[in-house]
Amino acid sequence: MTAPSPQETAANADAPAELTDGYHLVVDALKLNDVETIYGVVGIPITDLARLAQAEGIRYIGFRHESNAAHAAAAAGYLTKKPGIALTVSAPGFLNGLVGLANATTNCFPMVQISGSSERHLVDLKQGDYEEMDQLAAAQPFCKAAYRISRVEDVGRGIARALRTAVSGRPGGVYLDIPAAVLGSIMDKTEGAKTLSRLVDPAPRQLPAPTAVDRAIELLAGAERPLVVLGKGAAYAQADDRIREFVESTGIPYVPMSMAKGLLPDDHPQSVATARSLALRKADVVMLVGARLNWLLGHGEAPQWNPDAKFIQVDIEPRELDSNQPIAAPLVGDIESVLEALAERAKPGQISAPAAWREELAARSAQNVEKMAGRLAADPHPMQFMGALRAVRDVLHDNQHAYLVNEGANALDMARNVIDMHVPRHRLDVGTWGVMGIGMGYAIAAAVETGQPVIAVEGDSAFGFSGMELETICRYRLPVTTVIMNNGGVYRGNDVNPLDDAPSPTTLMLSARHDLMIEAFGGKGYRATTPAEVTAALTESLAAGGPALIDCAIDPGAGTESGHISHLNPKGITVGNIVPSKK
Ligand SMILES: Cc1ncc(C[n+]2csc(CCOP(=O)(O)OP(=O)(O)O)c2C)c(N)n1
Repeated sequence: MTAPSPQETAANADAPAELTDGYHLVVDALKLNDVETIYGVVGIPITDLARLAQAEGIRYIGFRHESNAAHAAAAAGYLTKKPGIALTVSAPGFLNGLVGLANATTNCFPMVQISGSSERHLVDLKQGDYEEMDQLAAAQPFCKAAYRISRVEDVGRGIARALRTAVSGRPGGVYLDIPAAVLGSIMDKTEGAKTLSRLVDPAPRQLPAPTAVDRAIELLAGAERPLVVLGKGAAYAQADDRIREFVESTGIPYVPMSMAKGLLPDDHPQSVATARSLALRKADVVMLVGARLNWLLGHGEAPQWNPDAKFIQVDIEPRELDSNQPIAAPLVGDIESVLEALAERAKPGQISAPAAWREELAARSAQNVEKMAGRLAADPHPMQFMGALRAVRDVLHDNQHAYLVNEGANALDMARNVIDMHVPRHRLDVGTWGVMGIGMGYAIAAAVETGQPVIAVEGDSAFGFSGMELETICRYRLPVTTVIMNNGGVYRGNDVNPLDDAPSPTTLMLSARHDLMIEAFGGKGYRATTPAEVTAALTESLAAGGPALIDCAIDPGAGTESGHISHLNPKGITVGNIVPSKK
């Protein structure tokens, strides 16, 4: 190689250096790490970031409210095992996104909320900048980690760190603050490119210790009434074959938590979802796979659980262990590695489920299924939840590739019991917090990430939290059918205000025609008053493959307060007996 001549060196020095800036470096860093989609709402200072991302080939899905965009990013993370990205503007937009970020962290879904923020020197001296807020400090309690990029040369490092933190170990939400000044900072393009990096092995496997595996095997081998509980962590792990192999080779009965439905098909002979209470009450060794002993499992307490039950817990996060009950055999590692190690180290036939236990559960299941069949077959008028949900169940049975999103109280609890799932990770619901408002965000993400049809079964109150995203669904022509259980209220629609004729706190408009809302945006609306009409409308909308909404007229007296969790309402002296005060 010959050295450049003095003339050439002089000419290069005169040539204008190629430049880059914070906007470009953010987009380049995301692309370098295979980010394909951003869910967001634009405004100062990130509008050009969204434009540039789109121009560079990243799909940008523009929402009507940041909460829904953040929920969508969380669902994308759950479905793909890659961090979903939410993009928000400073202060109010940032705050709107926090519900989704916190919910993702609670549910252990990997996502990164990238937010623009105002000028640091003005924020820090509280000089009253446009949308002034110390967002880093505000985000901290709601996420797995919060970072700020303060220099343009740290963009690559900041993005890498946020993505790594979100997806490795126990996944969760990460906040990444990018002040406006950083986005606008200019630097040499070649030097800028050198600051970017691609993550190597973003979520490394974590192998359990052999002694821990042997301890668990010993416990399972000695069990008389073993039980496996599959949580949404098991669904997230995408270790579907391993899980099926473990369950089927041992013959142990299992209970799926709601988002683990379909991990093995719900009609699997070892599923004891329909004998859940008995299974929990009597199991002597319980193996929790990606499931936590939180409120959703009654904290593992008697009398819901056998007080002498021994727990085995498979979790990637050691701090989860013993959080509620002593864990006799902790199996810390990623689910795939743990199940692989169990299969390797157990002797053939060492773990099994005694026939008497399987038969006891099967008999209880058969009884419960028969009771349920009676309720499902009834066809009262006005339509009840059961009738409408039976129709959804049957259509989904013939369209097993479709995703189901589900929120509400009764609309959630009953759909969970009535609608069978057949395929892993095809049911997305309110999750650990029971949060309303995930509906349209999750539905949009499921449609965008998978290209498959989505059915969102929504309580009428639940739908209202994200209903404006119908416009987003229509704008992107997504194959989402929203099915609203319209009983005119939060829980029920027949509550009465004892004092005067103002609506009661739980009352919504029974006469609301949600089907007309979607028509305003060019989607297809249906009104259904019988299960047969629900079937016809849903079949037609899935075949059409576009945005649709079915407003199901449900008996306003149908449903119970808080669905299946009425007992969590605190009971003061007025319980069921609120007396109107005299005017
Ligand atoms: C963000 C949020 N706000 C409020 C609640 C309290 N909440 C629980 S269920 C529910 C709505 C229940 O009514 P609906 O969606 O109509 O369902 P239904 O019981 O009628 O099926 C509400 C508001 C919540 N869980 N999350």
